[in-house]
Amino acid sequence: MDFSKQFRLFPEEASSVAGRVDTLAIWLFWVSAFFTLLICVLIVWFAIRYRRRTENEIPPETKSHEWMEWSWSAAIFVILMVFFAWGAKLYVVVKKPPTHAMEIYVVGKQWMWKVQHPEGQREIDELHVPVGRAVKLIMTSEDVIHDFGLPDFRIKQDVLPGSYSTEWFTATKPGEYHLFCQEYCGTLHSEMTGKVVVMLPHDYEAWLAGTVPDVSMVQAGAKLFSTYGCAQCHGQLAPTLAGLYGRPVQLDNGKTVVADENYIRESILNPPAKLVANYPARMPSFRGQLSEEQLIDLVAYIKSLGAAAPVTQPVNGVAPDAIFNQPPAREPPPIVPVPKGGRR
Ligand SMILES: [Cu+2]
Repeated sequence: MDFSKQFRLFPEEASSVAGRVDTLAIWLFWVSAFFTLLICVLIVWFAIRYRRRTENEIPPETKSHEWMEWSWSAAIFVILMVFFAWGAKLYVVVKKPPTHAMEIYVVGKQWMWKVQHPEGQREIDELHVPVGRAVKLIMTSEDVIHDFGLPDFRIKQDVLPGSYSTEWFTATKPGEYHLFCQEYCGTLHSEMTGKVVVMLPHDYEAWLAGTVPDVSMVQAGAKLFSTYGCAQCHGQLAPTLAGLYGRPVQLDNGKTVVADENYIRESILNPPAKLVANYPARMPSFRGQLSEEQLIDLVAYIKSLGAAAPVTQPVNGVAPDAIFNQPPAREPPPIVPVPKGGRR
């Protein structure tokens, strides 16, 4: 038996970010351990050294050492800022999927993971991926909050009912890795486990080819699109969906949103929530009519309708680079003159 594997302290480092996450965690641990130890030693030392020696002892007046207080405050500030910058930089890397990542959809429910590949392959509690390729997971839940946790990849992300959340990884070693639900989700939460199978590219291709589904996600979505009569309005009476994905959309309330998966989902289930400018609110809600799997098929289909044209023009007065996460446009509050002689 290989004891180094059985009793190792850390899970395997099997993703492109795992080593960086570990380095930060280990530095945080040792710096915290150093200061914890230092403070413990000083407490004991001072307690002995400055103890009261006689019943009536009155301690001498102490002066403050300002330079000392300033310098340890400054030193600790600098150390914490280094960790802040380091952590923030890594956080952005871990949370921002590369644009070329392959997309796989995940639906969590009590108590299983349902995985769907764009080509149409479906899996339960298993996820097959190729080694060395960025994989972006687009995830939602049918019931309560779950969490798609991959300890060997050092990533985890809550999976929420009612919206899509994403996480991404590039697996660096072929093999099988644990998948855990990492958010308590009811009686059988502890059994909501699975595995990620990381394969060499040609093995992955063979696996895909060996499990050929009837239809791809886009084809399934296209079928739903025609079954529900979406094409009767979209394109003429309602906004065209071609090239919609990833593009900023001007809304009738003057705001702008980027048409991501969550926007498309919300517009299907609750159309009046974000009305496109110059179009009346006539689309019915499809809430309750579509399963989560059907919704992700529809979203995949709408995403396939032409790639988004790059944004080069300012939209709604906002520069293209700042189009993401812009704060809502607001009028500055009116300035009310205060009469001389004080407030009313
Ligand atoms: Cu769960």
